Amino acid sequence: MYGRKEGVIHERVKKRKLNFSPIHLRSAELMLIRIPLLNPFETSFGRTSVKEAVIVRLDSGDSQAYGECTAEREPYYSYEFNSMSWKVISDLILPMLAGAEICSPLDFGTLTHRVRGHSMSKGAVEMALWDLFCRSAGMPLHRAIGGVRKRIECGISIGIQDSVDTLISTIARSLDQGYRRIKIKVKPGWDTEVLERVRTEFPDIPLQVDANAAYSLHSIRTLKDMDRFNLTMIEQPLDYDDLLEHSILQRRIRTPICLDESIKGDESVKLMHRLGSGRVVNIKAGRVGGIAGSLSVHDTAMERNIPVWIGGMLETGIGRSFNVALNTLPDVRFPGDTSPSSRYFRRDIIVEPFEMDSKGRMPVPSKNGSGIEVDERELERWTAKRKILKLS
Ligand code: OSB
Ligand code: MG
Repeated sequence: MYGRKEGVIHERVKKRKLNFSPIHLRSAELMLIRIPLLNPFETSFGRTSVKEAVIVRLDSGDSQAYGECTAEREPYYSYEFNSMSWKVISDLILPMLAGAEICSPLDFGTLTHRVRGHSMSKGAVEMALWDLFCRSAGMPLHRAIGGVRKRIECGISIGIQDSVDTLISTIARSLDQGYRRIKIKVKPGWDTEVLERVRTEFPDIPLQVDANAAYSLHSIRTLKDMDRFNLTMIEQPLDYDDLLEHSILQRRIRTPICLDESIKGDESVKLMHRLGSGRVVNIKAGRVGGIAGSLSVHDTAMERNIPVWIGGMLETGIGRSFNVALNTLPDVRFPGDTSPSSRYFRRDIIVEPFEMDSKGRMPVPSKNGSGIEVDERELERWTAKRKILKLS
């Protein structure tokens, strides 16, 4: 999927008028952080209790900027994982930027096109570049990408719980807090029975499920049976790379399929549309190589009248700031997985954590770039490994 078009920018993305002054990078810093999650997060592929991420800091002399790699400790969501991303970023991606005159963040794709795949590793650096250019230009990121709203709607992704009772009380608490839609993780054995209880307790709430590729077409009866729960969508029921079998499934079920893992870029959206593999797209910047990739996916979906929403990877405030900006795009038609900082961490690594009001809305930062200020001391506190690279 990300073969021949590596680094090629969608025409509509180029049409966003981006007037940046060229920059040269002086240095970059990589940090591997491990920060405990307030609650363990369990999906069909595993359980996480510590958020581990590679943080990228870029320095152009005048400005500093941050990006976050959305890979995880193990390659269970995607093939990328942190110790590999560390190597890809430090040994391949950053050296490709060294000495270059970079005229806009869109140059990133051209400069790094020889590296195939590795979207999350690329995305970490690409997002930091957007932050850097926008800070230098005195412009918030959401404005640069053509955002159309000043506040976003928050949803919550609730992991697999130890008991259905715990799940029910977690949903009740989330609704009290204001979340505008509930997503629950499912897997074989934690699906229709659980949904039956959830729908009995909460007959009308906006509800969707995410299987993280845990089913096959052999389970078509279970998947079809989910139609009776009036779900907004079912996310990635089948294999992580699949489009063909999803198209077979979508013809057999009424619930709209939303693709997450299978969407690697705008090519996947075109195929999904042509094959009928789903009706909704989850955009995660890391999974599609960063902001430019997200804009390509967004624009390609919008041209085909396919709604999108913004997913999440339990990011710290750094990665979250890019998700918040993407949530302002016009084709975002559902609350996504962008929740406030307090859902994940006792204390986020940014000075002003992301907060949600009692109606489930979050203001979009109006400051330049990604709009956050990193809390250097908190970042330092969770840093397990560090590397500085000279780039000029
Ligand atoms: O599939 O959306 C997913 C977290 C890690 C890996 C994959 C997924 C998720 C989430 C969490 O659902 C969303 C969030 O709160 O960031
Ligand atoms: Mg998902």
